Amino acid sequence: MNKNQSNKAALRKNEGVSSQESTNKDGISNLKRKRQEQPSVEELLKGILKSNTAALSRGITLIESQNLSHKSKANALIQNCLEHTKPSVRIGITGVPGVGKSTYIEALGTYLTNLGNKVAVLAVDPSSSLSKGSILGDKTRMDVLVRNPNAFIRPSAAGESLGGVARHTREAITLCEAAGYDVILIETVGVGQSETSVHSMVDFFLLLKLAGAGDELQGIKRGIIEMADAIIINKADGNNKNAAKLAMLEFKRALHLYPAKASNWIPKVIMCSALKQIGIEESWTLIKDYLDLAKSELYFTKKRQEQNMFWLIQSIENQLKDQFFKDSVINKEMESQIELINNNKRSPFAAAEYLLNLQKTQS
Ligand SMILES: Nc1nc2c(ncn2[C@@H]2O[C@H](COP(=O)(O)OP(=O)(O)O)[C@@H](O)[C@H]2O)c(=O)[nH]1
Ligand SMILES: [Mg+2]
Repeated sequence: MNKNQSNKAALRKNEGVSSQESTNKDGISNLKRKRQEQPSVEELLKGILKSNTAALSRGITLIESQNLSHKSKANALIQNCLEHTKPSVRIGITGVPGVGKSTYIEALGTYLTNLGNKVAVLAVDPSSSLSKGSILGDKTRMDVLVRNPNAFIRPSAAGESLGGVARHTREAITLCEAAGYDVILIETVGVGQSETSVHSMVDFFLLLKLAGAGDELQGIKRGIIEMADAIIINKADGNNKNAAKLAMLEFKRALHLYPAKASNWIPKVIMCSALKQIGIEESWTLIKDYLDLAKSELYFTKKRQEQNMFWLIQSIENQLKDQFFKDSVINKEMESQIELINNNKRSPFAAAEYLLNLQKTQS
């Protein structure tokens, strides 16, 4: 290297002088060890009950862990947290990607923390592994809330099936409630059955819509409207305001055609601009009206009990299915049964009965 070149180089090495370590090896290995160390259930519980967000995050990670050896620890944590859950309101928020769910959650969440609430945001997004978390889990659009000490935001774990996401979200609710979060907001997109799952874990279900060109009611799954306790026409700002008003009227008319809800609640339609934070207070008033009605008629508790029942049955079904399909004898026998079915030697129903009986005699 000639003199000119060595002056240009950003890093110059002086002959005979050993360069200093730029990192502290001991420090790094200590840090790595600490990260790998799994806190005990007691430590996690203690942290969660103190509303420590790091403990809450680690607790949820434990629940989401696919590692079988973590299962009993996760179950113990959930069990302990159940005994410490505080009263809360669980709100599900759905709508097509881009309708403004994250923006709305950011606005509502900020409004609620200003009122003194602690707000947890969970996401049910089984597609996040495919879309690399671009639909949900985009913490960036909640950049105000994410820095709020009274808010906790947790996207879904990527790469999980809807069943897995739904189960873990429901268990994460328990942890958040034990940590003292009194409003739980659950964001979901219209992918597969995710709305149905979320609907069966929340007290109030909110559908966000956009105003269209007169075709508001087209292309919406009827089931979702039926589940909604409120429809909010979002982006009612700027040039879109009139169209939003028309959409609101149309939805109000359409909702009359749906059967009355068991709660006696009549679903409401309002407009809002999540971006401009208009209509946020109105939407919270509406949710509170619902809660007043549901609590006065004891429907609130009844609905939660029905949901517990739903999840019990759901879990039994899933575990039975798991046991059945993971059984190596069944798997082997299944192939010969399929052959019999395809050769018209046996009906699928008879084959199913045979396989189920085979499992029963095994256990
Ligand atoms: N004009 C307007 N834009 C909005 C409003 N709410 C959200 N947006 C925009 O719509 C886009 C999608 O919003 P986002 O909250 O990520 O939607 P999500 O996919 O449903 O979570 C973003 O560019 C937002 O800034 C609103 O009330 N008015
Ligand atoms: Mg979003």
